[in-house]
Parts: sequence; structure tokens; C-alpha cells
Amino acid sequence: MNQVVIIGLGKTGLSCVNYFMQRGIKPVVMDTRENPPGKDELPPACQLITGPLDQDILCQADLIISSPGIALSTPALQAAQSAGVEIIGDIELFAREAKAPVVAITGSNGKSTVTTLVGLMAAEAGWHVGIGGNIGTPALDLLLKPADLYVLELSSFQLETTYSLKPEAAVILNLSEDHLDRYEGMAGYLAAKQRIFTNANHILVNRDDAATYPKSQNVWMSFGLDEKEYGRITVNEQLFLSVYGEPVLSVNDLHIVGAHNQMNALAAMALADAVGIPRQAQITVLKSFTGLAHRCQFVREVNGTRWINDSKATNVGSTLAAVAGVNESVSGRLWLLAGGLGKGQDFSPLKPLLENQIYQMVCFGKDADILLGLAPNTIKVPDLDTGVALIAEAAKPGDWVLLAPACASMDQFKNFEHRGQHFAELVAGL
Ligand code: UMA
Ligand code: ADP
Repeated sequence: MNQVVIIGLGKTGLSCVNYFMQRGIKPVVMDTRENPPGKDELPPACQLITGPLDQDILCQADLIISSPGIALSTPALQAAQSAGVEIIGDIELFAREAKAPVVAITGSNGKSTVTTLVGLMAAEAGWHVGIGGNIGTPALDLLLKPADLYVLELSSFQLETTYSLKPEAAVILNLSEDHLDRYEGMAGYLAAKQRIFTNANHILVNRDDAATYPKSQNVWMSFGLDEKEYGRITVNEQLFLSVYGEPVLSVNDLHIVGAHNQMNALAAMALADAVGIPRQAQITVLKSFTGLAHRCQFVREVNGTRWINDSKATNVGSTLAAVAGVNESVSGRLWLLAGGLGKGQDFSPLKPLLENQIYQMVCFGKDADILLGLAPNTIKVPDLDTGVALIAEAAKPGDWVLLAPACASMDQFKNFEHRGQHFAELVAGL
């Protein structure tokens, strides 16, 4: 191969550079950013071209590897495509090399949770498992270690440039609005997600979300909140995760909270079954997994009040999911802690929650005033510390407190992790 061009440095680009260098091929790297992340780790032998993409070089390349951070509709990429240059992504390179079976997971929400669960289940069963993709470790880096199974979280961007992945099991967990700055409407976003099913052996769907079904292929199995296939069943007034109506695990044994996390657990069980991970290993993991940090994470129960950290809810959509998820488990009142940088969002979809389900919203941070205007049962406080103290004083046994701010954190915190960490520390001190 004469000329490979990698577009976008970052984590993905670097993993691609290493992949080609290990095979004796010296790629050229382009990045539109003047100072792209990963620059210092680039082998000196590799040329880095920053700034606007060089169309002439791209049109003369033998192969282009495009980062998920670059839209295929970029004019220089379109020109290269018209000139007949092959354009693929890192997941396509991975697919061409990987020898072990792959579990492939996409969806608008819950990807990292389900990917982690399936990975832990395989590890619990004693398998060598590589966990990567959009979750953080670039897929190509997984090839460096022997594996019995790969579990990949895939974004719509990664799927756009993937052609020959043959997942042993694949799922679209759910679909809601996201990334509409990169797609022309939901149809384009969904079409990218649906590519996960091409060549998949076991196709898993969410029977409560029609958009997760393949257009023309056969479905292997579904998960959902009713009693069918992978679902839920009530026995002696206790709710269980079930498989074909057989109770498997009481939802009270799960530490990850909310109906949406029960869906995540069901999807993980089904995927694990599809690749033959023993049920006992699945149950052990489901009973011990306390959730990824800052995603509907149970922090502590204090005087009968449960405190939940969903600092990752940085927009209205994820706050709605978090509230809907925990709502059915709350016997008392649900307190919502929200606020920060609103990023110009329309907060009005939160209104029905304030009218119906949430007893009180306590809002803080720079855009607290916008939230305050949404409903009368809203209190404004200057910061998270004051909000936690106020709720701790007023909450009763059976109440839940949910930090799901619907806002970015940078007005008062370094990032969403810092905000969640601070919340956990405040709750630990109650
Ligand atoms: N960018 C440019 N010019 C370039 C290349 C990138 O401006 O030439 C910008 C784009 O705005 C892009 C951003 O840089 O969105 C990040 O791109 P990157 O190449 O630096 O990203 P990587 O470090 O390679 O990280 C990518 C995924 N990022 C994206 O898809 C935006 C990571 O997912 C993923 O963990 C990593 O590969 C390993 O597979 C992150 C993410 O935010 C978590 N994903 C989106 C999401 O989950 O919503 C899709
Ligand atoms: P992703 O990797 O798709 O961003 P995560 O597992 O990191 O998903 O969860 C991100 C946020 O999405 C969480 O904070 C939670 O509020 C919400 N969430 C998680 N799972 C689901 C689900 N199955 N349905 C709806 N929302 C979810």
C-alpha cells in the first residue's frame, strides 16, 4: 500500500497510526485542529498536516482512515470519495483483523453501561475479554492482547465507516434525538445506527422501541419491560428480571437504579446468552455492579432517603431519562437537583415532571433563574452545597434525591465528574 492518510489525530487517530507503523506502513496524518490531542505521541517519522484538509493529497491517497470526529460530508472527503479513494474507520480495520467473536452495542443511551456489564460478565466467567470502542479504549488497541471475546460500544459515527464487522451479537438499545448537528434529521442518525446489524448473527432489539428493529433482517430476541422473552415478571409482589417468564433475579438485587437500568441489565443478559457466557457469571455481575460513575449511581441512603448521582445528565434529554428511570421505584417524593450552564437549551420538556412527578426542584448555578421560572415548586439556591443541605433537612424516609442537572457543569466545576464527586462527598458528610 503506497499512501495511507489518517484524518483526525486524537485517540482514534493515534491507534490507527500505531496499527500501520506495526505493519511497516508510514501514514500521513491530517487534523483540522492546529494543536490536535496526541501530537506529542505521534512517531517523528509520521508527517502531520494541520489546518484545512488537503484535498489534493486525499484524492491521491490509496486509503483514507477517517476519525469519528470528522463528518463524511466534509467536501474534501466527498471529493476523495468521488475520485474512487476508499474511506473507512478504525472499526473497519479492527473488523478485518479480529479473530474472536464480537458483541456490538449501540443506542442513544446506556451504551457504556451495557458494554461494561457484558465485559464484566465475560471476565467473571474467566474469559479474556477486550472492551473498547466509543467507551474509550480504541478498538485497534484491543488487538494487542489475546482475547476470547470483544465487547464494543459503537457510536453512529463509527458505524458510518464500518462495512465488514460480523458481530456475533448486536443491539441498538434505544433511540432518541442526538447528534442532529451531524445528521439531516433522525432518519440519517437511525440509518447509521442500523448498520450495526449488517452481517450480525444474533440481532437483539428493544421491543418497547420500534426504531431499534432492523429494516429487513430477522430478529433473534427482544428485551422490554413486560413478561415476554427478556423481560420482567412479578412474583409474590416482587419484581424480577425474567427470561421467557422465568424469574432470574429480583430487581432489588440490582444496585443500578431505575427502569432504564433494568432494561440495560436485560440487554446485557441477552447479549451474554447469545455468546454463551454462563448465567451464573451474569447474575454475579448484576448483583455486584454499582454502576458507572456519575450515571444514576446510588451514593448512599441516609435516614431512609436514597441519594442518586446522575451528574452525566448534562442535557434535558438525559435528565428526563434519569427521572423516568427512577420514578417507579420512589415511594415518597422525588427531589431533583438541577442547574449549571444551560447552553441555551429549551427546558420546557421538564415542565410535566414538575407538574406531576417531582415534588420539588432545587436549582443552582448560573442558569438557575431560567429553571426557576418553569414551575412554582422550584427553589433557587446559590450552589450544590446549599441545595444538598436544604434537601437533607427536609427529606423524609422513602424520598429519593436525584442530581440530574440538565446542564453543563463548567460554571462551578471542572467537568461533570468533578460535580458528581463533589455531590458524593457532600452526601457522605450528611
Ligand atoms: N476534530 C476536529 N478536527 C479533526 C478531528 C477531530 O475538529 O480533524 C474534533 C471534532 O469536533 C470531534 C472532536 O475533535 O468531535 C473529537 O475527535 P477526536 O478525533 O479527537 O476523538 P478521539 O479522541 O479519537 O475520540 C473518539 C470518540 N470521539 C468522538 O467520536 C467525538 C470517543 O468517543 C471514543 O471514546 C474514542 O474515539 C475511542 O473510540 C467520545 C464521544 O464523545 C466518548 N463520542 C460521542 C458520544 O458518545 O456521543 C460519539
Ligand atoms: P451512553 O454510553 O450511551 O452515553 P451511559 O451508560 O454512559 O450511556 O449513560 C448515560 C446517561 O444516559 C445516564 O446518565 C442515564 O441517565 C441515561 N441512561 C442510561 N441507560 C439508559 C437507557 N437504557 N435508557 C435511557 N437513558 C439511559
